[in-house]
Amino acid sequence: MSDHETTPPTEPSAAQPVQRPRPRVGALCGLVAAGAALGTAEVAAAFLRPDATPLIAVGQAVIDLTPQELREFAISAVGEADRPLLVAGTAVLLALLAAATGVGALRRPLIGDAGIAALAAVSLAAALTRPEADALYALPSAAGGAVALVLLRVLVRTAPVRAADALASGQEAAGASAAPAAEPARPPETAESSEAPEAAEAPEAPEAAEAPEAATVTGAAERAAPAADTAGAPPRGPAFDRRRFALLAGGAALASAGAGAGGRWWAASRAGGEASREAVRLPRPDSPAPPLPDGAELDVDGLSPFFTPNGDFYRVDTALSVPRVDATRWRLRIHGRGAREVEYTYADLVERSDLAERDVTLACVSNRVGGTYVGNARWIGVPIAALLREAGVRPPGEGGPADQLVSRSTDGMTIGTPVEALMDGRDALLALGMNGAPLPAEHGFPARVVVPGLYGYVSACKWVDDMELTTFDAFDAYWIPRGWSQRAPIKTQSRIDTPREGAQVSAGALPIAGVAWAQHVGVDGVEVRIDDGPWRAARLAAEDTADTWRQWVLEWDAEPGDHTVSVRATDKSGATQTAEEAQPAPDGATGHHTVAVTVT
Ligand SMILES: Nc1nc2c(c(=O)[nH]1)N[C@H]1C(S)=C(S)[C@@H](COP(=O)(O)O)O[C@H]1N2
Ligand SMILES: [Mo]
Repeated sequence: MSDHETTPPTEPSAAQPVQRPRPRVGALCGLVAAGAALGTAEVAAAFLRPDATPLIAVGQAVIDLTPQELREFAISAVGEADRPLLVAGTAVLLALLAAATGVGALRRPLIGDAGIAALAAVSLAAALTRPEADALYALPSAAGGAVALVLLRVLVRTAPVRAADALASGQEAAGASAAPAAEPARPPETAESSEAPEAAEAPEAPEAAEAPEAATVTGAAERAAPAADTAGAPPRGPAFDRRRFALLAGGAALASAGAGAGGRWWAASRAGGEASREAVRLPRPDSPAPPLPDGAELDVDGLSPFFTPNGDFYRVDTALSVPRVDATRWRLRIHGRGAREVEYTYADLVERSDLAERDVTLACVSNRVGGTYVGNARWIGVPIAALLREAGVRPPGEGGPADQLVSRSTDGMTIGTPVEALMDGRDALLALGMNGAPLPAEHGFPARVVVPGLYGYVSACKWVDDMELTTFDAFDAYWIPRGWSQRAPIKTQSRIDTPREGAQVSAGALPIAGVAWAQHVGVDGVEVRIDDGPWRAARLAAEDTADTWRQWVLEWDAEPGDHTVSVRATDKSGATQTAEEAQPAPDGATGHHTVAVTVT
């Protein structure tokens, strides 16, 4: 930054004419250039590799690079709500860096070049290190960087210099250069009083920084234009300069927004995944699920339904953009130690005579006690043991050389599952259907793994297209270096669905109800405790299978006052949930779910 810009407002530099555009204008140049880079990259990505757009590539890299010490953050980062936050955070950071680059470019064009090159390099590195990346992943970042490089130079050259006689603008520039984007709400007071139109404009540049989608940048540019025109009665030259600059910047921002939106739309309409999913008709499975026993579903308000509808089913994965896989081109390859390589098309699987339908409750290892990362569905799929046997695989117990099956997905995820568990007779499925529909894209279309009794991160690979027989010694799947155990059977757990934490209820008869799960072992009993009272047996819903959760209810005669309600389950091995609280990492949370309620 120049000396003038850092001069405090109390010592205005009005005496010397300043022949450089305001930092704010530089920041705008940087933002517009970054917007153009994103717009260009969107278009290039839409035609070449949809996941290679800078925001997604960098966001994915952030997810993958998050160190183990930030495990807690990583856990939430794979959850749904934090996905948009991550993209927004990446965008804000980009906006700040772009604005700074623009300010630097005013001083020296080379600084601008270097800033743009650095940003493009980060994006390029992120895109090229995606597991599924090929050479074409480089193009969106490279094209975006090139466009930004040229545009920033042009914008900076066209940027209007600040009027030499404006004392107040010197003051304002000092304030603006201190924090061009970080202090949105409070423009410098001096500027506010002496230069009303521009002061009113000041808070808007940061708005553009918060969401530097090309569209918002456009907004900032458009707002900048009238402000420039109303700043007193400027001499002809500067006014012309300003108008030309506003046209250029605004035009570039508009074009970027159009290109970005068009690219997104084109990429979405081109992805064959949804069309191929809609064309799928799953046949009646040869081995249907046994009918649901009477009484498996209790009628209690606020209790989770026995089958979780697909739209409500929890989603946990690292994918910033849901893979849209075209089933007609998809192949599943099985290979590795002790296996003869086999390959299946989607049609091969659908036409098999051993399709099975099974009810299995899925659970995530990062589910906290009382959390929502658990759901129950009726799956249709091919028994994985049958596929492995066709490849000649023997489990370790029969002398097979591989003890780990590594499933890989189209988005580069790796998930390692014990071969023994896949072949010990349990209903491990390569699932194609979920609750009567082809797998939703979010849940792994065209195919995913479902293994009763194992947490999702060691079993439930979505969008799977490759299965490799190997050993636990030879290969660590994705989550293992991130602090999670290689082997992770689901821990017996129970949850109170109603009443909810903090509920205010009236005294008298009140059902306490929830779900309990001990997949592949079975739930034997559930007990509820009010305050420090005795554990009382809840009434269990009928058991569907040992692989599904069970609903439970306890009729409580609620007495006025503040109470805590706790639950614990005992599984069919005789083990009762421990009260000892453990975090999700490394192999699943423990402790009793407890809710506080007020009875009036
Ligand atoms: N390709 C892929 N598969 C994945 C994951 C992932 O991040 N990527 N996450 C796993 C985890 S941690 C869980 S708990 C389950 C969740 O499956 P769901 O999203 O269908 O509920 O998917 C598993 N399969
Ligand atoms: Mo998970």
